[in-house]
Amino acid sequence: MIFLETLLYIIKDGKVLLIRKKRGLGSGYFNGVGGKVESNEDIYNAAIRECIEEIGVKPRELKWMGLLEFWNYDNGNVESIHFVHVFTANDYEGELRESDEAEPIWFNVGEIPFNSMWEDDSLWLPIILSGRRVYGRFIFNGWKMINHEVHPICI
Ligand code: 6OG
Repeated sequence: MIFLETLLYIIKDGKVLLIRKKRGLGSGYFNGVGGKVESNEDIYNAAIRECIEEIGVKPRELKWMGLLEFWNYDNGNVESIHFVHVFTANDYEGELRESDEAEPIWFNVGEIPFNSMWEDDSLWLPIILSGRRVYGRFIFNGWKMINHEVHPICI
């Protein structure tokens, strides 16, 4: 099964807005806001919708920052493949609020809690936070990372 998903990081005043995910894939971890792209929308609109749903604010001026592939195997069979488009935004409209899915929390850009995040994040998120675009492919078995490659994108 292939999933098309989004991840968005709002970066403002030297801080990055993460969520503590309360349910679904990766619950308990800090992550960007995001989720699955729906059939009637493009990846930009999906990223905006997910942000409004999860933390109540509309991100301004989305910038496409990369593509991550997460291949999750279970005993040699591929169980799910996630194509995740990553965006940044430098501002938002509205008031932050917690939802059933997510609690928004600001972190200093130099103090990202990688120990409480998906294993892959420390390999690519610093590149994006430094303003460069990235492609990454991460292979998991039972959601434990067994292989990875990360490449900067030349634009
Ligand atoms: P829902 O299940 O909430 O969408 N996602 C990942 N994010 C990171 N940082 N690392 C991973 O490594 C991820 N796998 C999936 C994409 C899932 C959300 O979680 C992200 C979506 O924003 C394996 O619909």
